[in-house]
Amino acid sequence: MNQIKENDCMTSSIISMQEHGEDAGPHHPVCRALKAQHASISAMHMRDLFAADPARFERFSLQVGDVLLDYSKNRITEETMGLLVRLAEEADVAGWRERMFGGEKINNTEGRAVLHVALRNRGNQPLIVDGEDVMPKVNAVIAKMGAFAERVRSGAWRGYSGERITDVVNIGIGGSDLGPQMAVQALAPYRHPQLKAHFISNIDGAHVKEVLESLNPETTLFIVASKTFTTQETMTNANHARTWFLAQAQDERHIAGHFVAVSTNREAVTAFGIDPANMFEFWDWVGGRYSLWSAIGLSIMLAVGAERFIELLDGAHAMDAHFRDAPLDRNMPVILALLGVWYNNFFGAQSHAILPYDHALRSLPAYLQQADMESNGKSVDRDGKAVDYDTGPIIWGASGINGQHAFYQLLHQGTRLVPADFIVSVEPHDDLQAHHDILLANFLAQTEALMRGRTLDETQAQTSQFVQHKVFDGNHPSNAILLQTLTPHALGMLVALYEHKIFVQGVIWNLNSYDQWGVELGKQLARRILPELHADATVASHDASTNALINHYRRMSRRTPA
Ligand code: G6Q
Repeated sequence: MNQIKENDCMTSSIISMQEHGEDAGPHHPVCRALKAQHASISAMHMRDLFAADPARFERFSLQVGDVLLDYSKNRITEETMGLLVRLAEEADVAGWRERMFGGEKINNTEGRAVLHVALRNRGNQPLIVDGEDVMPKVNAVIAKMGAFAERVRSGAWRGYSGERITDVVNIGIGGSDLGPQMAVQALAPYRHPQLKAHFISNIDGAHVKEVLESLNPETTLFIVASKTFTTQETMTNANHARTWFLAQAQDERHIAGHFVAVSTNREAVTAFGIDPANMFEFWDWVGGRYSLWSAIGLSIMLAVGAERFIELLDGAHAMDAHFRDAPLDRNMPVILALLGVWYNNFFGAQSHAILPYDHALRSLPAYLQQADMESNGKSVDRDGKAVDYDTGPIIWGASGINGQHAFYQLLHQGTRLVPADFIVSVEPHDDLQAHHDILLANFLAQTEALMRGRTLDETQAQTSQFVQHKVFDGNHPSNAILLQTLTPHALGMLVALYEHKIFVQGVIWNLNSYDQWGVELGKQLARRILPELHADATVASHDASTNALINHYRRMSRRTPA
């Protein structure tokens, strides 16, 4: 197992100590105490902690609305949690939380506020950015989306030939794709029966072709979802869709009935040929990966209706209220964040698995991968200073039950520590109770097996062959998150829970979680390489590998540029 770095845990403690003019460093009391705590916990097995404390579940679980978090199967004691909460206090999580809710420009490198909480601020308390309460415009866009969605869903909105819309295609990528796609999938039981949702993100022409091939232009509505409206993949796919549509519709005037836009860039939307009346606006204080609550969620609203979409917002708002008001030691996002820091910075865990036991949540791991890794995958702090501690882990995962037959071997018997979140609903939407019982039994069995393991003696009692191979060390941490039912409200709570977890970790690691400069370089280079792919002269301006690959492509590609 990885050892902690000499300087780990210098994060918030240092910053806070510097602000208070006190002595800073790895010998700061919280750091020292957490390191000592790690040493003593490392020698303990969770099996023994459970045996010694029948109230361990009550001590380490928390219910917020319909979300139950059991975090008792973690390598913690009350002392550990007390120290981790002190770390959060010293990082000034409470202060940063108020700064976020207060509309301060905590995204310092882009000079922006971070106010996705305003999008689901169902209490309508004023939220101020640059001296302006943003709530009236937030509410106006929700109302505009609702009216539009109702017209499409009811069949009042007609395509150019008079047919009703049967298919909605969201064209977007990254934050303008993953959230809506995940939510539409998660809320499948609530979807309009005669309105199918499709998502096109990949610039690989195979994606747009595959989606369009089954569609009829007369009954298809495109949502071009792009905050900037300049993203190459999205604009290329949108232009292809426009050409495909016009090949049949013939008249550019028909575009108005079949293309709408979600963007912050009115000019570019108009230039594309979309009527600004059919543009749904959002604002620079909504980060792409935090935007499913905004007009970027239009495809969700079209799928499930305005009422259900509002329930999704209500759920997120309930989690926001909990996050803002609950004391740190009873605060679900804070607890999840601190447990993550515990394994990341003290146990040297490199990754964190998201394991939904719910077919409808199968895209949640990919969604959270972006939310977390793009937010906290940083190696300089908010002031640009290189960090000397680990920041965001690798987030990965897949449907848990399928994972059991694939990658769980490594979770149980590999050499790495992989903390994991297991997520399930108590009541399924379907009526296949026998299926759900098996699902639940496996969900419970896996967290138990990871925690308990199977000792040599227990193994020997069952078998005499290959005994060493069949021993399970156990002591692998997991969180169990139980929703009552995967309703829009519960989904809203769940997603907001993770958003705030990411926020808290960003504060503890002193990061700006809301920029993403790491995606820039590749984009710049791609712009430079694109014309070189079909240049006349041999390309020699890159490194030997890149040059050779470009030249190989030039030689071998039988295509001419589009
Ligand atoms: C998210 C990122 C990124 C973004 C996409 C799409 O936080 O910024 O994933 O959402 O690059 O950007 P546009 O919405 O501007 O097309």
